[in-house]
Amino acid sequence: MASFTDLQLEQLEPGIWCCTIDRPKALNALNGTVLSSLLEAFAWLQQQDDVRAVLLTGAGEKAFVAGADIAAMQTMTPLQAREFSQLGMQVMATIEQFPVPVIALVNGYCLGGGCELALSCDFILASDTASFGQPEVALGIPPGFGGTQRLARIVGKNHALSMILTGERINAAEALRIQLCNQVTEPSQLLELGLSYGRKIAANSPTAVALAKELIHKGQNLDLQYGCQMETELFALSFSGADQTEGMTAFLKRRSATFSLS
Ligand code: CO8
Repeated sequence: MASFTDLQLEQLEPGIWCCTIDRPKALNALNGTVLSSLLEAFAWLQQQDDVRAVLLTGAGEKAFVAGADIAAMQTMTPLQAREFSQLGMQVMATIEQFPVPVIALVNGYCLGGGCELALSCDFILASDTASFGQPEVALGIPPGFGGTQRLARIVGKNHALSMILTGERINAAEALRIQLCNQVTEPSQLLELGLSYGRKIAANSPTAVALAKELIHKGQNLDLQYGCQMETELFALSFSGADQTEGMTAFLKRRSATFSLS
């Protein structure tokens, strides 16, 4: 267990950690303090030697994250808004580039900066009470933590335009239909669903998982030819580590592979 301001980190099982944004009175809205805590928490996790999967969620039953903190933003100058956007972007990039899968457990409102935070995770699991939206335009601003870019890449331009320009919220079933989230379950089952994904990931080679995550994320911004070249290079690199030997030897000897973090 490690505590940061308005954020908790807890090891739930060997290799599986849960990061909880803990500002339930403000529906876990992201202010500068929470964003800095997220950066500190992921830097701290990177120093630990047993991290195979991270679940990211919000405290309380009502919200994952209801957006960037509107009270904190109301009087910002353009320069301050730029710095705030850059801080948010840094958090999203840190999660996207984290060498371990990060799974968003969306347990309620997932709006604005909260939706952008979920989009930076590797996949999204949602309770059937969750709702997603990018309501920024109703506040006189466009999204500022990467929503116009990541949402369009994940659900396609048409759904992204519809969500961002209307500002309307969509429920979990619709989020699943447009592939904004990967799976929906009852609220009481959400953590167990996250753990079941975490356990499957934790049983695999951490090196191979990290390389595959990197390839998929980087490949989104490359053309097919360069993406495939990069895959060849990282595929070859995986043969220099112990996990490839262990994984293939275990298969051929008909036993389970045991991977340790190098
Ligand atoms: N910021 C600050 N406080 C919030 C936020 C928020 N985003 N959302 C909720 N809260 C607070 C409320 O002010 C309220 O506080 P208090 O009890 O002190 O009055 C408390 O949380 C509970 O909220 P409500 O009473 O409003 O609860 P309801 O159940 O009535 O409504 C909603 C829940 C529908 C989620 C409603 O709170 C809401 O609409 N929230 C705002 C949603 C929103 O617009 N989010 C987008 C914000 S903008 C953004 O995220 C931009 C990201 C990029 C920024 C880049 C900057 C440069």
